[in-house]
Amino acid sequence: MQIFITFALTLFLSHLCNSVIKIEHVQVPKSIENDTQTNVVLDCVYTFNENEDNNLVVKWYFNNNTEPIYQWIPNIGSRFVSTYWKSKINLNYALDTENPLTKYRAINLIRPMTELSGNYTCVVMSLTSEDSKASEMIVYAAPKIFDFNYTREIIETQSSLNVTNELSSDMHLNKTDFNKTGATLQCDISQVYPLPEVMIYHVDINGTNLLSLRVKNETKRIGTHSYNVSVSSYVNDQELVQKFGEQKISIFECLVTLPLPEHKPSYKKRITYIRGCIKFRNKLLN
Ligand SMILES: *[C@@H]1O[C@H](CO)[C@@H](O)[C@H](O)[C@H]1NC(C)=O
Ligand SMILES: *[C@@H]1O[C@H](CO)[C@@H](O)[C@H](O)[C@H]1NC(C)=O
Ligand SMILES: *[C@@H]1O[C@H](CO)[C@@H](O)[C@H](O)[C@H]1NC(C)=O
Ligand SMILES: *[C@@H]1O[C@H](CO)[C@@H](O)[C@H](O)[C@H]1NC(C)=O
Ligand SMILES: *[C@@H]1O[C@H](CO)[C@@H](O)[C@H](O)[C@H]1NC(C)=O
Ligand SMILES: *[C@@H]1O[C@H](CO)[C@@H](O)[C@H](O)[C@H]1NC(C)=O
Ligand SMILES: *[C@@H]1O[C@H](CO)[C@@H](O)[C@H](O)[C@H]1NC(C)=O
Ligand SMILES: *[C@@H]1O[C@H](CO)[C@@H](O)[C@H](O)[C@H]1NC(C)=O
Ligand SMILES: *[C@@H]1O[C@H](CO)[C@@H](O)[C@H](O)[C@H]1NC(C)=O
Ligand SMILES: CC(=O)N[C@H]1CO[C@H](CO)[C@@H](O)[C@@H]1O
Repeated sequence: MQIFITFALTLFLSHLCNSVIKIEHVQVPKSIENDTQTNVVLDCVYTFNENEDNNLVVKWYFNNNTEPIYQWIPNIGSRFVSTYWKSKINLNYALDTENPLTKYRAINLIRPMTELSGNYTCVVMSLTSEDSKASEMIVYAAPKIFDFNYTREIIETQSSLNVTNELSSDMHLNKTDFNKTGATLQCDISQVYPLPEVMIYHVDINGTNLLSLRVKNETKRIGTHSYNVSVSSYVNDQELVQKFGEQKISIFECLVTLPLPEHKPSYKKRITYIRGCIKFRNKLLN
């Protein structure tokens, strides 16, 4: 009896040592664009001892959720997807392999949207060992609306604001007013994800020498994975003359950059501003 127990224990211990599940890596794209991929595969590449590691269980978790989004138990051929993910995970997907212990280890996300941004953790366990690895995927959205405009401003004198009759030509501008004229440059971005960096630059006539302007910004969260951002900057005409000389034309650029881990998509718009030439937004003219 004693001998048998020792034998069994030895067998058990050797079993414990030989059967080590190891996740080599989880293959998750770092970033993809919202609503552009028909599907995306998140794979969990693990090694194990085929003879020893019975009763494998493969699970995928999303962020810090305690319930797995996907679970596969090869031995009993059971595959489970949690309620929220039923419409998002394609269960017809299988790896191109005959191996019954790896075939369904990957999850196939259908047309991912920004809401699926987050950490994906793969957990593989057997009776005797367990391993897990996580990777973050960001589903980014390019700005849906990206407007860059300026509004002529005549600051300080209240009366100067009532200039609509003089708009036809800058020639009629009162010199005193001209001294206080300038423009508010406004860059409006809507439905973008993640939160972008937005800069406004003064650019040379030939498109070089970017000089960043001080900006004010306003950010609105619209839904969990979408933002509206407005960035504005006031430029004074005299300041422009002092800094860049007498030329009437100034070029400004609004640059929106998404802070992703690998490539950083950026979007830009330029406007030409003519000093002293009043060009109100349509809204203000009415
Ligand atoms: C999940 O937990 C980690 C560490 O505790 C934390 O840094 C992270 O912000 C959490 N994520 C979410 C979505 O709550
Ligand atoms: C994902 O995990 C990383 C590292 O643990 C953490 O910094 C990040 O905040 C997590 N993201 C989310 C959405 O939980
Ligand atoms: C100028 O506009 C302001 C409002 O912007 C108004 O209160 C004021 O009466 C106007 N003045 C004239 C002379 O039209
Ligand atoms: C310019 O405006 C100021 C006050 O707004 C006025 O006193 C002056 O006469 C104006 N000059 C001309 C040339 O219209
Ligand atoms: C602008 O106003 C300041 C003081 O108000 C004056 O010194 C300057 O000469 C004016 N410049 C122009 C271009 O009118
Ligand atoms: C976000 O921007 C869009 C387009 O400009 C606008 O229709 C919407 O009302 C904005 N949402 C918020 C919360 O400001
Ligand atoms: C808005 O301003 C704050 C504070 O200056 C800054 O931390 C943030 O990055 C800015 N956001 C954008 C979208 O530029
Ligand atoms: C840009 O234009 C200025 C004159 O407007 C010129 O002196 C300069 O060499 C140009 N720079 C480049 C890079 O072409
Ligand atoms: C992502 O794409 C969906 C479908 O086209 C769209 O409804 C949603 O507004 C997009 N998200 C963002 C943040 O733009
Ligand atoms: C409010 C406003 O004037 N928006 C305009 C900004 O400029 C774009 C073109 O770049 C126009 O389409 C918008 O109507």
